[in-house]
Amino acid sequence: MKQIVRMFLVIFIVCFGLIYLVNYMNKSAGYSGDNTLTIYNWGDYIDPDLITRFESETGIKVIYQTFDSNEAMMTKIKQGGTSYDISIPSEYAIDKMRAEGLIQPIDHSKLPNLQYIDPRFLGLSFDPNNDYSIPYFWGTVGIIYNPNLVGGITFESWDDLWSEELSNNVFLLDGAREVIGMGLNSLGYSLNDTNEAHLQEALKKLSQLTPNVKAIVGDEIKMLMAGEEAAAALVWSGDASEIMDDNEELDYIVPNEGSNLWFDNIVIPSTARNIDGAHQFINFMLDPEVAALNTEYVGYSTPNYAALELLDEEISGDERFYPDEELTARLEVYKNLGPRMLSHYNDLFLEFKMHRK
Ligand code: N2P
Repeated sequence: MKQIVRMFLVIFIVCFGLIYLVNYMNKSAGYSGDNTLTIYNWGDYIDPDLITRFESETGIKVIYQTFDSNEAMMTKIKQGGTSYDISIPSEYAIDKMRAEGLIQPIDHSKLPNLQYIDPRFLGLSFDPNNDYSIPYFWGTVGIIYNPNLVGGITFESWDDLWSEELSNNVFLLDGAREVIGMGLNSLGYSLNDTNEAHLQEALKKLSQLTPNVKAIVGDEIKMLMAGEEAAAALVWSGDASEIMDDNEELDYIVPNEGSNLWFDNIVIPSTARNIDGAHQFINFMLDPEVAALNTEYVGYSTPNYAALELLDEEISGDERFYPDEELTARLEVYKNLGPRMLSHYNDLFLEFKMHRK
């Protein structure tokens, strides 16, 4: 009996020692969570110089990873393999993540720069008191086209993408809500529609677009469109603005039938280890000069009114990216349709993609 007790004691001491050693090694490698900040952001969605500047101003080392859809990001955060300190979901995903306990409250007293956010972007329905999320960028979904390659089509409607002249000449951004939403909008339905008959109708309509679809692509859509690899594309507004910086021939419109108005906000996942660092990062990104530099680099629309004042009139006065009230009235924000309906949208999108092959 004594021998067994002694054996357990030895095993206990060895295990305890190993845990202590691993912790010690992690700490000396800077992975204690004290001195690193793990950021999970959309691709091409921050000026890399600002990360370097944040690191040198705070002494915090940033570990940076990217995602290409809200769905992929939520799955990864839910799996919990990596403890992200910061992420930047869109509105419907924020609502979903809050409902699932995946994000934690943000302490506004640590964000003096929050005063620079235009009140129009605060208190929105997905987070009425901004308890869990702080505005980062916003924008629309629309069509970018190259007037020299579209055979005289003057883009006004989603249906223009279905024109015979555009055979194998259209790129689509790789997003379930965006593509299904376009199908629904083109039929006059809401992009939050949950009526199965309408969704099937949208899928059928999208399958008729197949001959025109050259590819469904991620961030490389910018390089491809600027390089004139297709005549038109379904894009997010900020990507359009960046493409147009590289190739001034192109133009961007939001179709008459309506489209999506989206908001991407910064959140702190529940599994975060460096909560103080996360607040420092949010406050840093809210600084007007930092936000202006980021807006210039990324091309998306800033919710920071003080940053907007620092930007060139050419950017801040461009109604294609800072739409007026009349256009905004035609736009709809994605709702959190609940886990079952959201995964149904994903399945429909997959079905559309399979149909192309
Ligand atoms: C940036 C993607 C922006 C996401 N590459 C729009 N919600």
